[in-house]
Formats: sequence, C-alpha cells, structure tokens
Amino acid sequence: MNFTSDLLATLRNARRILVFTGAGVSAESGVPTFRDAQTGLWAKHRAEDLATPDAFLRDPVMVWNWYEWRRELMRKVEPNPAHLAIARLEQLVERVTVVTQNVDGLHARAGSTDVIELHGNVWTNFCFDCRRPADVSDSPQVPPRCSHCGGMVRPGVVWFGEALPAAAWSRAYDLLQSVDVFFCIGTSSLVEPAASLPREARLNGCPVIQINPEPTSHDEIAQYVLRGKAGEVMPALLAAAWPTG
Ligand code: BV8
Ligand code: ZN
Repeated sequence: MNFTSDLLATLRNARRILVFTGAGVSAESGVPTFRDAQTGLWAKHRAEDLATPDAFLRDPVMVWNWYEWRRELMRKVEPNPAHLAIARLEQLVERVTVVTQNVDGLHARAGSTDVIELHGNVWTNFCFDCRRPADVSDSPQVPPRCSHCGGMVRPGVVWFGEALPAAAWSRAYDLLQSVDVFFCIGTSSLVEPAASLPREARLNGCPVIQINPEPTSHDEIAQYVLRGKAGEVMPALLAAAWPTG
C-alpha cells in the first residue's frame, strides 16, 4: 500500500490527533456494520427503526432482545488490527483522542485510553423512567425492571431522536479547535450530529484522512482518501509513517 510523502509528513509532524470512527472500524472484528442488512430474527427490521424510544415503548421485549442478541455477538469478538493500530498511535503522537459512534467498547479493549462515546455504550443500562443506572443481573423480567422505581430498563445507548450526551458532544466539538489531524474511519457519515465533526474539522483547516472501502459523502472534504479496510490500511499507514516506531 503506497502513501504520499505529504501524508506521511503530515502524520509525523502531528502533535494532536482526533480519530473519528464508525461501525466499519469494528467490521473486521465480526460486528455487522449498522447499515449491513440485519440477519436472522431481525432481517425484516432496519436498525434505525429499532434504535428509537418509540420502538422500545411499542415493543420493549423485541427491542430489548435485539440488544441482547447484539451484546451476545459483541461478547464473542475481539478488537481487530484497526482498533490496535489506533491504540498504538498513542505511543507515536503526543495526544490521541478517539471519538466513536460505536457502542461496542472495542476501542477501550484495544488499549485506547481517551475514548469519547458519542452514542453511549451497549454494556451499560439505565431505567427508562428515572434514568438511574440499572444492574440487570438479578431481574428475571424482559426487559428487566428498575429496582428503584419499577420502570423498564433500557440499554445505555443514544437512540434516534435522542440528544447525544452533552459532555461527550461538547468535548468532541471543542477538540476540533486544537487537533492537527482528523482521521475519519469506517463511517458512512449519514448520522447527525456526529457526521458534522469531519466537516467542521475541514472548515477549521485541519487535514481529514478518510479510510473506507467505499466512497462516502465525506470523500470530498477529505484531504486524503485511503480506499481500503481499516484493519489493513491503519497498520500499513503507521508502519510507513513511523518505520522504526
Ligand atoms: C439527534 C446507538 C436531536 C444505537 C446510534 C434527517 C436528516 C438528517 C438528520 C436527521 C434526519 N432525521 C433525523 C435526523 C437526526 C438523526 C439522524 O442522523 N438520522 C439519520 C439516520 C438520517 N440523528 C439523531 O437522531 C441523533 N440525535 O439528532 O437528537 C435532539 C437534540 C436535542 C434534544 C433532543 C433531540 C442521535 C443519533 C444516534 C443514533 N444512535 N447508535 C445503537 O447502536 O443501537 S447511530 C448508529 O449509526 C451507530 O452508532 C453507528 O455507528 C452510527 C453511524 O453509522 P456508521 O457508524 O457510519 O455505520 P454504517 O453501517 O452506516 O457505515 C459503516 C461504514 O463502514 C460504511 O461506510 C462502510 O463502507 C464502512 N466499512 C465497512 N467495512 C469496513 C468499513 N470501513 C473500514 N473498514 C472496514 N473493514
Ligand atoms: Zn427507575
């Protein structure tokens, strides 16, 4: 895989890097991307139609079981070379922050130490009514019930139509003013407001590096478009930029 000397110099001179990721960075771990066709029980549903508060209120058992199915699948996977290369960046650059749309927790498991989860984390749960964190281990019901108020427990993710966690969003947005390089890896850039981050970075004059096997609407704002799988491109890019690293 060849990279331009300009790209390699940009990386080597970077002090602060923001790595923005979507479901594609977990694809090579075996986690279906968000817009991959759903399989099995869920084949007739679109993820966007299940990941909403209305869907949960309409059919809490189905939505809860969908998350249990995804958690079961995610439990079995490991971070892939893309996650590991992103974590290794921290040894090569002064500051690296990962801003992820993913809810699988794989960046932290790969060793990334500064991860902002814009859309929550599927390993947490909270009460739909009182919003207290919920421990579901001893609740026999589906969905489990809140031990405090009896409300239904839901996964700790951000659903469509819900605001992103304010602290996560403002920290990610503020970082745009101070990063030298913005990686945009494995995202179709369809979901807002997350998809506005690469655009803002570009408007701030920060070079955007897009890594995706497919074209996306953000190709035109990227200074570098690396067409390929994250698990192949990222390790090769780090080896080329820091050969002795
Ligand atoms: C909000 C958690 C307001 C849940 C998720 C009309 C126009 C524009 C916007 C809207 C609209 N109508 C509504 C909206 C807003 C809406 C939205 O953006 N909708 C979209 C569908 C149009 N957004 C919201 O509702 C957000 N909230 O706006 O709130 C508000 C404000 C104040 C007060 C109240 C309300 C909330 C959005 C968060 C939704 N939750 N996830 C769960 O996971 O179950 S989003 C979900 O999509 C995942 O987190 C996923 O990460 C994310 C983005 O998708 P991608 O990551 O990009 O995944 P995708 O499958 O699409 O693409 C994968 C890519 O990887 C592809 O490009 C593929 O080529 C590539 N790839 C594949 N293999 C590889 C690879 N790349 C590299 N290597 C590989 N090997
Ligand atoms: Zn409660």
